[in-house]
Amino acid sequence: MSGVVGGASNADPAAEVLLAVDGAVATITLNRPAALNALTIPMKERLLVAIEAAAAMPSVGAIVLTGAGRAFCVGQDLRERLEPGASPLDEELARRYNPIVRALRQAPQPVIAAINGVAAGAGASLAFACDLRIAAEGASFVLAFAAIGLVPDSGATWMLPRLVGRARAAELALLGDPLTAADAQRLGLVSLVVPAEDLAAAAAAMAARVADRSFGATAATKRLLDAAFDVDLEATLAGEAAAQAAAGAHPDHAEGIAAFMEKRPPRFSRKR
Ligand code: T3D
Repeated sequence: MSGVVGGASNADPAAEVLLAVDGAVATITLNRPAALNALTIPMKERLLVAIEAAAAMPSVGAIVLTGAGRAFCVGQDLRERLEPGASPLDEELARRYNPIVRALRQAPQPVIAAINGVAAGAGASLAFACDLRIAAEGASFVLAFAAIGLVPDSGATWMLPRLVGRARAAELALLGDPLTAADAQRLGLVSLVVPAEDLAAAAAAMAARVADRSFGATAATKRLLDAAFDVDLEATLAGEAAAQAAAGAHPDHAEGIAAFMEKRPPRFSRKR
């Protein structure tokens, strides 16, 4: 399946958010390359619809988020902000940005950011909100907020310290210097850096690997990792035990053991 979601019609060649499904992998592409995929109101609305649509598809086991052209996403379209009647920043966050971040975290499938170029402002926040990140060699992260007198938003102040630690998060947020893909990999912020021409294939391969796992166990792992910094050890142990009870009772577990014994790859059912 491939198409356009949100306000634009399927026939619109200028569709700014694309959703394509190939097997068990859904790919969402921010497709406004002439504006470095800067986010406008319609784009944000389409992006939310695309994430929710992919998350709800029973056949989808992993979601890839990427950008068209030379940027991943440069965050808010600053030209749109200058238009008369632009909504207050807090309203725009509450109405449009924050629901996107929640949707990325609440999707049961892992979301992989395939960072093809610069990820700035809320574009960086979107990449941080994904479960895994893979970058093209020329990609970079810029916490551009400080340069325009804003605070990092769209979850960046929550995600970044969890991803790289408070000291590095402070450096990135307060100084706002670009972080290259290679440095991001050294920090553990991205798992893999590949030549630009290999990014799509590498992201698809990573997504296919994740999608091949037991759906329920993968979704529960995502939930447990998200909760890890906010609950104590006892609550974590209880959460793991409850999730393990469900995973252990699922036919995928029996299949996993059978596959191990028979020295073959498991064939998981993809049942939720
Ligand atoms: O509603 C709310 O506002 C609340 C939410 C806020 C969330 C946010 O995302 S706030 C942060 C917004 N983003 C930025 O401040 C990033 C601004 N852009 C940059 O710092 C740089 O462009 C980059 C570091 C991303 C890339 O630099 P470079 O040298 O590769 O490209 P460039 O020459 O600066 O930009 C190329 C063009 O893209 C240029 O247009 P032009 O001169 O060719 O017509 C530039 O104006 C445009 N552009 C880049 N970023 C944005 C943008 N246009 C609109 N909005 C942008 N965010």
